[in-house]
Amino acid sequence: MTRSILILNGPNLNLLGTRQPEVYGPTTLADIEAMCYRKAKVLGIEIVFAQSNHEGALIDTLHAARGVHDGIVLNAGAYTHTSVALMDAISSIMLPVVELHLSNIHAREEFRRTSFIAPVAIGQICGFGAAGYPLAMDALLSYFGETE
Ligand code: CA2
Repeated sequence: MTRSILILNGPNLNLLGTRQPEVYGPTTLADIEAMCYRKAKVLGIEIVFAQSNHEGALIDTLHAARGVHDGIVLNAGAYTHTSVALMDAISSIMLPVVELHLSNIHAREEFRRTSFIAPVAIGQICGFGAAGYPLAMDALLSYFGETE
C-alpha cells in the first residue's frame, strides 16, 4: 500500500522567501513544495501539499485527512502558540502528526515556546529551516515502520 502524507502549512507561510529571510531563510514555499515532491518520489510515497491563512480552513483540511492520508506534517505557523481548536482537531482525527517549524521556536521569544500542537503530536522538528520538511517526512516513515 502506498503511504500518503499531508503536508499542511499555516498562516503567512505563503510569504516565505519574500520577507525576513534572516529568520526563515531565502526559500519560498513553492521551493519547499518542490523539495517535498522530490523527497516523496525517493521514498515512494504520495503527498499533498497545502497552505492556508485561515484557522477554520486548516481544521477542515485536518478533518478531511481522515481515511485519505496516513500521517501529517504540520507547520501551523503562529496558530501553534494560540490554537486550542487546532489541538482539538488533531486529537479528533487519530492520525500521527509531526509538528514542524523552520525556526527554532525554543530559541526565540518566550511566547513561541508554548505549543498547543506538541502535546498531540508524535514529535517536533524545528530549527533546521526548509530541510526540516524532508526530515519530518522521514520521521513519519520511521513511525509507520515502528507501528506496523
Ligand atoms: O518557524 C516556523 O516555521 C514558524 O511556524 C513560522 C511562523 C511563526 O509564527 C512560528 O512561531 C514559527 C511564522 C511564519 C511567518 O512566515 C513569514 C514569512 C515571511 C515573512 C514574514 C513571515
